[in-house]
Amino acid sequence: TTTGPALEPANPLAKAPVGRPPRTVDGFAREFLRELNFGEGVALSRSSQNDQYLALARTIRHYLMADWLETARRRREHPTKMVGYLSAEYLLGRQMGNALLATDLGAIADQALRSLGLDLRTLRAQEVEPGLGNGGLGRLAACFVDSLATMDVPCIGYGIRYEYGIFRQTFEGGRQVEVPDSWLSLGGPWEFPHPDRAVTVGFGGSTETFVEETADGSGHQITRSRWVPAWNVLGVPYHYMVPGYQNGVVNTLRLWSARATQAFDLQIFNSGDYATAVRAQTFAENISKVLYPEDSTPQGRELRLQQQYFFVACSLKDFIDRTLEKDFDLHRLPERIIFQLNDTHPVIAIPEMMRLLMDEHGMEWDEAWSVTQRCFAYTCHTLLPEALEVWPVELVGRLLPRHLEIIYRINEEFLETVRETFPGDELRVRRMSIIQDHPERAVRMANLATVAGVKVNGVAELHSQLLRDKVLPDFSELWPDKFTNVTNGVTPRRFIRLANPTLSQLITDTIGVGWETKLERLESLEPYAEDEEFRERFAAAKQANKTRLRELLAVRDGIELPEHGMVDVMVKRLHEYKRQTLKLLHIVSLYEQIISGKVAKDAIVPRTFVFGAKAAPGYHMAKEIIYLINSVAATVNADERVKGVLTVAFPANYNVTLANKLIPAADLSEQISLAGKEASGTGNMKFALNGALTIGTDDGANVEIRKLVGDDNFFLFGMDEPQVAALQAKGYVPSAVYESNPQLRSAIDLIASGHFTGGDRGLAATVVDDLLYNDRFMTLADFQSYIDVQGEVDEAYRDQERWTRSAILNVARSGFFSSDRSMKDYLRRIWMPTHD
Ligand code: T68
Repeated sequence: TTTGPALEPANPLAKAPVGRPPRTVDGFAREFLRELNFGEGVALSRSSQNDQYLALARTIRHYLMADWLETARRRREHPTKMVGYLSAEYLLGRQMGNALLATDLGAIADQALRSLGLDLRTLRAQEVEPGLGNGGLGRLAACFVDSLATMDVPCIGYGIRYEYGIFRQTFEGGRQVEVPDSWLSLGGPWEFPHPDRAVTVGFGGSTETFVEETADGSGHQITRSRWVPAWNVLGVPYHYMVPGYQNGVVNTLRLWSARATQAFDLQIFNSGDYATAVRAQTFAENISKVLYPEDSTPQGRELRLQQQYFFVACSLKDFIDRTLEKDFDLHRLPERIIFQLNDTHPVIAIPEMMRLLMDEHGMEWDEAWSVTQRCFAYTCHTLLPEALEVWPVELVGRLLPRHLEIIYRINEEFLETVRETFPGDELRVRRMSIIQDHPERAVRMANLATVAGVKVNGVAELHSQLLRDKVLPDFSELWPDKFTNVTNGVTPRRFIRLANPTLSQLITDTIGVGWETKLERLESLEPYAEDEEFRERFAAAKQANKTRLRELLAVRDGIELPEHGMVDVMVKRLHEYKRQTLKLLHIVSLYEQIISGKVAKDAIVPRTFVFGAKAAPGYHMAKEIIYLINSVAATVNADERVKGVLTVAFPANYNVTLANKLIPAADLSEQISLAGKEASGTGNMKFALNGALTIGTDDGANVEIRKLVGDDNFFLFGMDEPQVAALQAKGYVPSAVYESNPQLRSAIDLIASGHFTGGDRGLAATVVDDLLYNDRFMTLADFQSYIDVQGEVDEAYRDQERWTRSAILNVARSGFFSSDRSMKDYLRRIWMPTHD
């Protein structure tokens, strides 16, 4: 019903490729007015800014359209192996700037709008960013699809079109308050809905077995199983363009939205029960209603499993039934697709693939398993054991009974292999089983992904090593070759070119064009670290970015920043392992030393500390930490004794848009997680590429950043992972650290005294007590080292020439962290290994 017969139209116009609008100022202005008049149905003189924004977005879209259709046609006519990126999150950020950059239409659009009395920057600021992700994992997916388009790799990004993305954070009395993010309420000009191509997805019900003769005509009979779902929903695809960087390629991001099926509706409508019918609709549509605002602490929520199965079922069906040519022999499926599983969220795709191949396409178990095993690869993004997803057997059985049967059988055959390889080692069998027995019977999604996937990768060298040694050691012993590393990367288009036009211009002026897609070329900047004129321009670019940030925060948040001094930034999700409290202890300690007269005000380098962080709404400790940061900020900023020396800014609602303003203005990047806990980090890469120096632990990709930029240009502190493990084994007593360190004691005592919380000791107690009596992430153990190295940071900053030299070397030596390089690694190590 969806693709009609091949058309043989008489009109030759039908054969011509879709037209490209003229790339002239007048042409653009005309195109824009047409959109405003015909698309929005308003005259320029009567139009609102939102009308203008929508018309502008659609105008820019026109310039991508021919490339999009052409890319799709090319891929259909010469089908090759594709990447199906399966991700429950895509943290895309605003689309307009990126589309203008991809099409190189910025200057034309700017002039065209100006000729109509409009301002491009104002219209760009209208866009509400699609925040369809929580943090690093979702942003990584967005960087990867950008790189794949830029490298002309055939890829479909599959995900969920959440009606509400990550919540908008506001502060009330210093406490986080979550506001729904209705990002679509003023229109979604970047999306293309295709309700006619909806896919049906089943849930619940039961399985039944039946006997069938084998296809070989031998008269043998086999018992088969099939699923009879109790209810269905429709998945409506919404297409988004993923333009490559000025290369004529536009890939597709296909996000699914849930709708009630008509059959379901009609049945109830006919029974005359209007209210029930509407409820059914709501029930179905709830599936894609809202992004779970969880980071690393998955909650066993039924709706979340529904979301996972929903988008994965839609995506596999879409690929097999719609993307592959008709009658394609599914035994050869691995020649045409590799599904990359972005963490465990899409792992239910594995039994779904088995079900499709067997129950809907008639394959036998062994054939189906052989195909399935070659179609998936799994990326792990965590080291926290509590973040490894498990789903209660009871829930899986109730929602997806057929899948549970398949998982059981996969597990049975897998455990047989384990027993053969390690006879008599039943403890190992229990550890490796896809089904856990305690504390409740549940499906271990990481085990399932590891058993079925071609490869399992971590996201930075250290992380991949720890994944092998600590998270999945039994699996890496069984299948050492299955494990590999792909260090994360970030797209230089969004995070340098768009975010930092001043630095970008300087780079282009110095080493020429084209570095945006060949980021290793930043190397050629290295000699300029010794060039005084270049250093001055580099420092001036940083200063300009700081000024821009001051102006933004004044307008956006009413925050007053001093004009001078170091900008010290810590932006990331609020999580105990990331240790925002360590940063806070540093600030409080400096403050305490000044107000108590232990340190002269002019003995330290003036600093502006900037935080940006959202806490998961149900994460109590994280929210207490946010409250404490805001309390310290209010107290410090109001205290004349530290004025001009210490300033703390915590703008609300850190997101991709704000990241793009904050990162280019930073002098110092804070990457201070407990060693062995941050899988990679990607913010750390963005800062280094924008010329900030890092103060960081030996963790995640920090390790690789430090190796590349050099010890002299990186401030390392704290325990490394083996030291952490040793201290853990020995028994860590945080209160003993507190007792033995006077500077730490003074800082904690000041917080505990209620100094920052209006005299109320209770308001600081949750955080203080945890530090003293629990401190799971060893904040106190790393305190002194952190303070000492911050002293070195001050000293380095006083020598501005030296600092700028280091900053330049950070940029010059960080080209490795382009997500284009990550994509090459995935291609070589996982997706197309034979190509090399
Ligand atoms: C992050 N993980 C890692 N998880 O913490 C970070 N979790 O070190 C790494 O750089 C990044 O992934 C990319 O590899 C996340 O962002 C989540 O957001 C998340 C979401 C849902 C459930 C669990």
